[in-house]
Amino acid sequence: MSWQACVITLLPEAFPGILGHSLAGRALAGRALDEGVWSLDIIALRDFGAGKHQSVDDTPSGGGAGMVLRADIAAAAYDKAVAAHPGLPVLAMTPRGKPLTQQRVQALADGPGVIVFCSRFEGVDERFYDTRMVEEVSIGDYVLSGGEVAAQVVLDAALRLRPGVMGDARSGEDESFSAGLLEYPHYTRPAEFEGHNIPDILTSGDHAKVDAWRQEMSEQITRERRPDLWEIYKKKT
Ligand code: 6GU
Repeated sequence: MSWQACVITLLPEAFPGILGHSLAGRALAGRALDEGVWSLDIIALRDFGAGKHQSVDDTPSGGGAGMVLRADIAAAAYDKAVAAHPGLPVLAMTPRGKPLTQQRVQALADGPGVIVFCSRFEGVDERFYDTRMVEEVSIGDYVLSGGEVAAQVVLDAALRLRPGVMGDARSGEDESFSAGLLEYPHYTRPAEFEGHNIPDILTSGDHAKVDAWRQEMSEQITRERRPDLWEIYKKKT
């Protein structure tokens, strides 16, 4: 069975977006979509809108700026998604959610797929969260205008871990975050660029030395740039 993505959104035309294009000549999430490696079901919130204008939002109770997505509309779209894709975890993309981690992404990739609810406006009526099972997820401490970009982040991160989506299967493993360290520097031809040479070890042909150098560089970069990750890594090893 192919990996199922279902997205609930006010902007259905924003999908598959970047996921339909190949990244850097490989990636293939777009090709993989065509080949049935994964599927994408887009549920338009507007289809559940109320009244002649199919309105989905209203002014916030208690006053204030912006608009709030109605709970009844959000719930109707959610119920349709869950009925069509029973058993899939449901994420709601919101800056107040739990920060997304590579570990969570890996678990999603290992499962049958995901339903992603994209919030827009100032937010969703809280009673939607009171009455439906959703995992609120954030992709970082900054605010986006809506969850669509964040949803594509989640799907991209999960899909690249699926077999048949990335060119070289190994490139999914040996990299930032899966080991808890940031990536080591990469080089390719030409041998010299604006007076900068490729480190000799990398062209020595000594694979053990190359591995040791890469490990050392990963540790150094992590220590310098991400002391938070470095502390966790040190405790683990
Ligand atoms: Cl998941 N959604 C929105 N709207 N803003 C965000 C976010 C998500 N994660 C960080 N900022």
